[in-house]
Amino acid sequence: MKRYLIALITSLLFISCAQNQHLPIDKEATAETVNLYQRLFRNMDKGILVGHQDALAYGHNWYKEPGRSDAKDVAGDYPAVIGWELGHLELGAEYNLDSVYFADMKQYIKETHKRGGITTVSWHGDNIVTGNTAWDCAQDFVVKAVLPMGINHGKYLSWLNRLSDFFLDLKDENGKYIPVIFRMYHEHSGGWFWWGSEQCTPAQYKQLWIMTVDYLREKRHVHNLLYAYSPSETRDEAEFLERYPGDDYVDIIGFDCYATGSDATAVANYKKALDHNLQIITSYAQQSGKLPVIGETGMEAIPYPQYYTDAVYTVINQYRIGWVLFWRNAWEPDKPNHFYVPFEGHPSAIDFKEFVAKPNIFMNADIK
Ligand code: BMA
Repeated sequence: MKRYLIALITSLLFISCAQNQHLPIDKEATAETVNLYQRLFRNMDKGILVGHQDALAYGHNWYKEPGRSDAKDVAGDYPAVIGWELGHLELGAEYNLDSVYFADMKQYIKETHKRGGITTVSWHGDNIVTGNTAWDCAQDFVVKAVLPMGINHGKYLSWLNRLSDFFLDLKDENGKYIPVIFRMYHEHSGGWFWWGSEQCTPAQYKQLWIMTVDYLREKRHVHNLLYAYSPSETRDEAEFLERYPGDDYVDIIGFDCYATGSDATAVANYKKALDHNLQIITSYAQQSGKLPVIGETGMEAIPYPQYYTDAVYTVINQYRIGWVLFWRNAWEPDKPNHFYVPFEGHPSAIDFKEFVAKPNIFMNADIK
């Protein structure tokens, strides 16, 4: 009996230590990946990291100017978290669906790592059945087609191979793998991607997720990833978890949420949505030991001049989260209003500067 008790206490102690240590789901995660995960938790105790999608590759009215970033032009420093998009890597293309060359992206990721910054990647992979984009969601059998026994399973694995090769090519100057966060199959609670809630069943979505993690990890030996689960806005924890593949398959939990206008009502609705979804994810983060983040957010063209200090800060400041990532500043001449971080001279630049100067809002130089 005594021996059983000792064994029980030891294993309980072990479990609670493991939880305190926040270990990634990949038992073979590289030391740098484990460090990154723990570092994110440590930083969360002090503040919230600012992220920007595609920050280094281009910005409003410019493309590929070494060292430049719209956030840096305005606020003097790089974002702490930089997001990248892998769409079309699966096809073997040289550049992604927003015209960023994958060779350049690898360099940006290396530069970011060297600066102590953090990289997260998303993947708007094409619809493998129709050959159209990720947004071709007219069918409800694409996920089924890529699962084992599905007609496109083999081809899909060849797509995952291309992603694996990319991840395994992310190495620092000492030849160590650079850890990155893979926020895959995101916004799946909506119905606008082939992996969306109207396009597959919860069981199929979970299978897709689990198959991807298992394949990258076990068949391709990719061990420099943290996996982020990020639906669009959800009503409650039940909806948030409806397609959740399980605590053994997710390191980071978040959500994507955008302002749909800039008048008082739209701002109020946005704050309400941010707050509600922050409650859902931070509550589940408490229960599960996962790291909560805002996967994507923004107000297109930022017409509300207090967007950052009012709409965002007053809400996120009430929560403990890892980061908030603002979406991209399109370089394309036909998308002049598609930007989510101000550029020099934009009326919201002052507010952005004020936001990032808050003691608990961190740009690259502020993180440990
Ligand atoms: C969307 C828009 C598109 C872009 C896509 C993938 O939200 O920004 O212009 O191609 O994300 O990055």
